[in-house]
Amino acid sequence: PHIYVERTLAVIKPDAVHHADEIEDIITQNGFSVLQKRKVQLTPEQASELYSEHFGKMFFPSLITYMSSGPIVALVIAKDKAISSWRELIGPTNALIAKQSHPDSLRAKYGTDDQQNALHGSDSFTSAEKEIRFFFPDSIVEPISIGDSAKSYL
Ligand code: DGI
Repeated sequence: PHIYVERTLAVIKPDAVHHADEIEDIITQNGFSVLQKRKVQLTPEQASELYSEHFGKMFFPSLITYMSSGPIVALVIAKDKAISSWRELIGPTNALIAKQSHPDSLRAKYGTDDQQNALHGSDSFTSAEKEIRFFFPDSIVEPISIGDSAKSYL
């Protein structure tokens, strides 16, 4: 038997990398399995590719400078409804708003403002697949078999 366990891409951004271990603990405490993890520093070109949907916006240049300013940690995390569940855990885009409306969210806890918001999460199945492939080009896309080996993998 095969089942798909939904996966999403989580990124710990430069402003929160010094809290990476603590954030990873919170991720697993919330029932996610960490399937893959990489610490990388993006070039401005790579950051532009990741955020290409925002090309042309006022904040694009500063977003690219910020995202390439230091190391980030990219994680493939899995859980039932991983995409929406991770988006809910990180909270609203603007960390200032998150601090008001979602004080328990990770952006409220680790973020600063509308740009330095500590964390990223894919917003749809399509972007999750694309973003996972961006950071992990050799990532498994096959269904995971549910058996002893798969349980240990998860
Ligand atoms: O999917 P999200 O990260 O929650 O939000 P998004 O896809 O709309 O924006 C991507 C990132 O771009 C976001 O995490 C931070 C930055 N950003 C979005 N809106 C603004 C912004 N940065 C600035 N400076 N100002 C904005 O209005």
